[in-house]
Amino acid sequence: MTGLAAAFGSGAMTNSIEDLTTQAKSYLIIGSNTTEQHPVIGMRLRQAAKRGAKLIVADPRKTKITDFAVMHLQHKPGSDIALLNSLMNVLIAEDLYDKEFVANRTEGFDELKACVAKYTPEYAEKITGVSAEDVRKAARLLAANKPGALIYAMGITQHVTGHQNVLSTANLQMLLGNMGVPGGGVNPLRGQSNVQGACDMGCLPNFYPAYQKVVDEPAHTKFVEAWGNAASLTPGLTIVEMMNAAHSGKLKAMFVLGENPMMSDPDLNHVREALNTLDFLVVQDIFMNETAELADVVLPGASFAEKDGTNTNTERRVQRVRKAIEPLGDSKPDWVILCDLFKRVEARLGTDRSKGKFASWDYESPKAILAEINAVAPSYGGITWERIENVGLQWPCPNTEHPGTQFLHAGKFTRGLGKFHAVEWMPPAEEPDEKYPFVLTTGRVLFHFHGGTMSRRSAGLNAIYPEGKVEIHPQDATKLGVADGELVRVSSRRGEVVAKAEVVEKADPGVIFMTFHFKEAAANLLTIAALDPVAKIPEYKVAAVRVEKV
Ligand SMILES: Nc1nc2c(c(=O)[nH]1)N[C@H]1C(S)=C(S)[C@@H](COP(=O)(O)OP(=O)(O)OC[C@H]3O[C@@H](n4cnc5c(=O)[nH]c(N)nc54)[C@H](O)[C@@H]3O)O[C@H]1N2
Ligand SMILES: Nc1nc2c(c(=O)[nH]1)N[C@H]1C(S)=C(S)[C@@H](COP(=O)(O)OP(=O)(O)OC[C@H]3O[C@@H](n4cnc5c(=O)[nH]c(N)nc54)[C@H](O)[C@@H]3O)O[C@H]1N2
Ligand SMILES: [Mo]
Repeated sequence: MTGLAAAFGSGAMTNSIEDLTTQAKSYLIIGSNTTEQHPVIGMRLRQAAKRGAKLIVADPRKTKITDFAVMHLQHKPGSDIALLNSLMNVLIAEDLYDKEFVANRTEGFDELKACVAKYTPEYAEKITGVSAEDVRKAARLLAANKPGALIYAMGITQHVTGHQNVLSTANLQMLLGNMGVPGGGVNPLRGQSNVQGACDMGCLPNFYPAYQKVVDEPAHTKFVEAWGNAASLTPGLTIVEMMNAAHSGKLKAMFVLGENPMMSDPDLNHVREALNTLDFLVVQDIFMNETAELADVVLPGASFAEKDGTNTNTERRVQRVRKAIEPLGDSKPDWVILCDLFKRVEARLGTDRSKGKFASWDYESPKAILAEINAVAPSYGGITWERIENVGLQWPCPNTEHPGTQFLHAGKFTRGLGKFHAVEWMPPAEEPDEKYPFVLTTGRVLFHFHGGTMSRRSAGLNAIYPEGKVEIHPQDATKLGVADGELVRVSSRRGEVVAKAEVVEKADPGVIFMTFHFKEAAANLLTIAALDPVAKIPEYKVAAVRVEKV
């Protein structure tokens, strides 16, 4: 998210699902298991392939979408920059790039050119494992089929170079002249239903709502006036940084809202120690989960089906959520619990709401909260409760006459000229060695959601996909003497897990895959908490592990 924010000023899909899936002539799907993780968009991409659009998939594993692709570039985990730079190397060497776009809309081309010069397809092949011939073929296909859309997800971001990976995808799309046009763009598919809205509303340590910077004096003054707060001008910590601060005793209390770090954070043994070191832990969730088990207080929130509000989806569209049933038991909508709590702890938070323009915590309804958002978040200015009664609106939408924005960067980037960044490939934080010879990459399957708190309560899903597995290549399985369905022990420098092997030709030999859905086989006992220095995202996609037959 923050990667694209740095490049273009916001972390969102530049285009819309509609133009993306109907107007592109080619797609580079890189690090997105679209069929399983974004099934609606995945289905539309299959339809796009049927109308003749060229799908190129870059993924270390054979995912379902590769069945519809004209090419599958099966690169090594953590080698994305080398792959992208080699595609750009070919575009420049063979004079296939969009010279007009580069001249009129961008800056920094000379630096980019100098940087990618080294990444000849032959040189990159040594890093990525993708043949030089395939790289040339893919680059030519992308140049010959425009507009082309680039789609990425966690395979790009969950690396110590996540932020640079994102810049690299933007470099490629600018070089191809695929920005600011329908059927083009750089499109991160957002994950959770309202993660886009949460980021837009300032659930990030460095931003107020609508990406107004915490360190910016005018933004700070604006929010002090709005909320009567005395907030700091210094950005806060990100989640893994918080866990580290808790571990070292610097952070004393934590409030966890709709998150289950005891399943989803890297290096769970470290997370458990960190949470146990806290003086006070509060968890607000719709279910008891692994994190709530460690909490001093658990506050019962109401689920999406029990409350009104809005969600902002992956294409920046703000849509209404409507209550279907009354909250069960003692649960309340999250905003009600939070407002009750803030009223009680206001003095300690160093805030005095009564001094602000929006003087009260006593909102009548989510509609009143949206009215406040309209007033303080410029890109949401015109997205009023009434206007989204039937169909949602896409931000930026600054006023009530504005129709919303289908795709970003038409004619001009937010920052003026689009900037090429010279990005060098760097190896992952932990590479395989004699003791830990395999690369573990982690992710998801269709049938479960993250830590399984919700999906493992569904009898149907459990019947189809009851337990965690370790995907392993037949060659490796033979070497280890392991048959499909037999137990293996996977260990890293941080922990170990025992689970059934799924012997399958998806990743290359030497690469295994696990999900983080199952507490009995929790992949995050193994993962490394190495962070991207800018976006602070952990390297969930690469860890060195050992695999043994049990
Ligand atoms: N059913 C279901 N749907 C979901 C979710 C869920 O848990 N279950 N979670 C939601 C959320 S929050 C998110 S963020 C999205 C995530 O959606 P995705 O990012 O699509 O899912 P992942 O499985 O994390 O990883 C995507 C792909 O990255 C590949 N990959 C691994 N290492 C690398 C690498 O080094 N480079 C590249 N290019 N690719 C690599 C993996 O093989 C995998 O196919 O899904 C959302 N949708
Ligand atoms: N190894 C590995 N780890 C990963 C990833 C990976 O690819 N590999 N992906 C990472 C990514 S992209 C993500 S997004 C995270 C996800 O990590 P988490 O967000 O920690 O995962 P969830 O299981 O979705 O946890 C959400 C919690 O919110 C609760 N909940 C649901 N609805 C509501 C509500 O309305 N109110 C409240 N209060 N609670 C609610 C659920 O019961 C659940 O306990 O995992 C990350 N961890
Ligand atoms: Mo996510």
